Amino acid sequence: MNLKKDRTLRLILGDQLNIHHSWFGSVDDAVTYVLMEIKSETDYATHHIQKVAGIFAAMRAFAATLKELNHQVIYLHLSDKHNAQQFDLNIAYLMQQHAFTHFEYQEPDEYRVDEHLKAFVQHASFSYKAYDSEHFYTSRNELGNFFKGKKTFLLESFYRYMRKKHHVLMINDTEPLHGQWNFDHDNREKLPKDHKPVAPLLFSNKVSEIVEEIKNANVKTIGTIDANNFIWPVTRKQSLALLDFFNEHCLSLFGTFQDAMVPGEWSLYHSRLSFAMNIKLISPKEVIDSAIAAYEKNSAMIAFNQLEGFVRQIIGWREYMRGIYWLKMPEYAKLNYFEHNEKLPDWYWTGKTKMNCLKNAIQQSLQYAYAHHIQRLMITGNFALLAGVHPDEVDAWYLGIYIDAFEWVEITNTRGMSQFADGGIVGSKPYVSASAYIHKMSSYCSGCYYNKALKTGDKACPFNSLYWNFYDRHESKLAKNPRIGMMYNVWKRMSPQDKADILTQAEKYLKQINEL
Ligand code: FAD
Ligand code: DLZ
Ligand code: SF4
Repeated sequence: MNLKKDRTLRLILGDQLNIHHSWFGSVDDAVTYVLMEIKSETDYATHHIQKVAGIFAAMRAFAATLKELNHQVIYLHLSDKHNAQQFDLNIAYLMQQHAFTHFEYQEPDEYRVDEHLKAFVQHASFSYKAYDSEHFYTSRNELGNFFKGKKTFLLESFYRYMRKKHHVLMINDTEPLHGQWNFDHDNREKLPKDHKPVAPLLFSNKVSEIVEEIKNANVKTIGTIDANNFIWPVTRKQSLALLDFFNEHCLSLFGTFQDAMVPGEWSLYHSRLSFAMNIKLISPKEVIDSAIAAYEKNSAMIAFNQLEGFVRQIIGWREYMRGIYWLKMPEYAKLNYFEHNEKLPDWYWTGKTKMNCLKNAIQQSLQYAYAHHIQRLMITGNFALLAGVHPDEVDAWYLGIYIDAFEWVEITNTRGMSQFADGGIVGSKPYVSASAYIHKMSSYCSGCYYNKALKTGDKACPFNSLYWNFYDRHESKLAKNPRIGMMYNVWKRMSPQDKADILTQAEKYLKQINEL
């Protein structure tokens, strides 16, 4: 019998700040936790400064909480002498230095880090164990098993399966509450001119020392930050406050204005909980349970369609994207269905474009490290797809700029839903639009240099000619798609001269894309 107890080192990644993980249920003298700020993570993409500072601030606060609970913690700062800036090298050093005999980690959400840690432990001289992160509703393989043998991966069927399995918004085991699974047709209005949305709850975290350290370590970042008033939640307490705020002030209009876009209004009725959830300060289950509780307490104010729309994003889309990621990686990261090869226009990094919709969405992203779903999908994503940008370039931008960007949810949304580079795994058709949709959902067009009504000429809205150019270029890949065929009928009915003029206009815009 081995009476000598293992001395264990447990790794906590920057997006594994789940204090309710079973690891932390009891204090054990033989266990030490390690969190590390490292260059492999700050440099795999050019991140927004708010993303790096936010993750570091949350990691530091989490380490402090663990210490308060009497856990033993090692915390590596970027500039620490023995920081080798990689997980494997740091762990190997600490194992030896502190004579640990056993290593444990929670399965990373990102394929790259998962492979890195698996390769490391397989060749290590000590014993190890990998744990579930105890955050998601689904296991990594659950979606794959659910769709086994199927050619398509319909979100709607997965969503219904999740609702039934977890008994969320159900009358009984099979029937949805209020007789319908999806209430989307009641949602998605433009924001009326005289409607002032609720002011967002912002925090005032001090992160100036962290920002200084990031700069001193020469980490390349984008975007701006108010380091004395850092607005994002970095603790569980702040995350819960944001959740309460959402339930009280936003949920009642969440679905109604989910797709609306207005210059100057960056958060509208969105929850802005993605960062807190993705770094696991709060769990999807507690977000959903608390939204349902708010609805039950106040169903006079909160209509069911608002709640159902919100629940679907989390128990549906969020789990679905993670499932697709683990089913399709690593091949997914190479998919380029349209064989697009262009570079991302320079102004994606500055917001300096005359196109008002893109200017607003990009400048807002640089200022807050946030844009809501439709800004990401139908403004920046839409344009990148119409412009034929290589999905690698698009992925790199999305992975860097948003505070909530982690590959498992970023790549499936970007390469999949937004760029259709997966040829239809995630979406059944490409999300492209001309100016009509943007005008329908936003008030960007009225303040724009370009004219939304024109397809050709110097002031023609670029979305209009690029839209038809996209369909024309990809006819062989799209014409048979039953959801798109109609657009080809419209295109075919245009006169040859009109078509030629539109394509010439698109070509001109594509050539001078950095000047648009
Ligand atoms: P809300 O509008 O309040 O929605 C509530 C929650 O639902 C979100 O916090 C999020 O957890 C979940 N959710 C909503 N839509 C999706 C979706 N399509 N996929 C997964 N979860 C969803 N989300 C990320 O968390 N990280 C990303 O890196 C990311 N990249 C994206 C890239 C593109 C091109 C697109 C189109 C979408 C991306 N999304 C991403 C999904 C979505 O835009 C964000 O989750 C949402 O905007 C976050 O803001 P919120 O918390 O205010 O969301
Ligand atoms: C995103 C990020 C950044 C910028 N920095 C760190 C870090 O220094 N240390 C760390 O443990 N995690 C960081 N992260 C989050 C990781 O990239 C994330 O844990 C992996 O991608 C797994 O999802
Ligand atoms: Fe965007 Fe075109 Fe509208 Fe300008 S006119 S805001 S470019 S859709």
